[in-house]
Amino acid sequence: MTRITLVQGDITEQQVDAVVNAANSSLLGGGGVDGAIHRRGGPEILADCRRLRASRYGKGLPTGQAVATTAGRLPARWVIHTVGPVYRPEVDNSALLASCYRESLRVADGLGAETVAFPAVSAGIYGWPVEDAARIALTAVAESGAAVAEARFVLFGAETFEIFREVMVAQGLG
Ligand code: AR6
Repeated sequence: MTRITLVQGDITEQQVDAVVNAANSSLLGGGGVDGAIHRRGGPEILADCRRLRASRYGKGLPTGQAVATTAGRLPARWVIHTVGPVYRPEVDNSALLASCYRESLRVADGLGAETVAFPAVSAGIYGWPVEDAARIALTAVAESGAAVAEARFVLFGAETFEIFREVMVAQGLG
């Protein structure tokens, strides 16, 4: 059973086995968490991403999938890059968002990671309403059946942290 924990903070400072990145399918970096991870982790992460593009992901990493690289200078062993769906009110992409968490945990299990830090995937630049994103994220992790011992949600602001905490309590996980 994976224990779910919540902290308010910066994901690049977490001492965990794996840090999940809310990437885009190019795997070549961007803003938000992605920018912070590449800045703090250094160029080794991008070099690994480029190798993945040259080998397995010439067309980019599809939405809902996940892949691991080195964590460079971050205090973690791996970065697991996943691509969340862009929020569109007229289309229900929640299965793709849930898939990001399931696939990241599957990759983490494959690596033997025991502790994994997650950001609120898609809840920033990709526009997902935080409460809905939290519900999908927490359900997906709680139902994943992963061997990972701890899934730590690292929420950047006080407001996002509070929303995750309320959803966690409402779902009987807190
Ligand atoms: N630590 C933890 N959470 C953070 C940090 C941090 N250092 N920085 C931001 N957040 P976002 P997305 C929060 O935009 O919505 C990039 O350009 C942020 O407040 O990083 O999936 C990619 O390349 C929000 O709650 O990811 C893609 O193009 C959450 O992390 C696109 O953005 C996710 O926000 C992905 O957009």
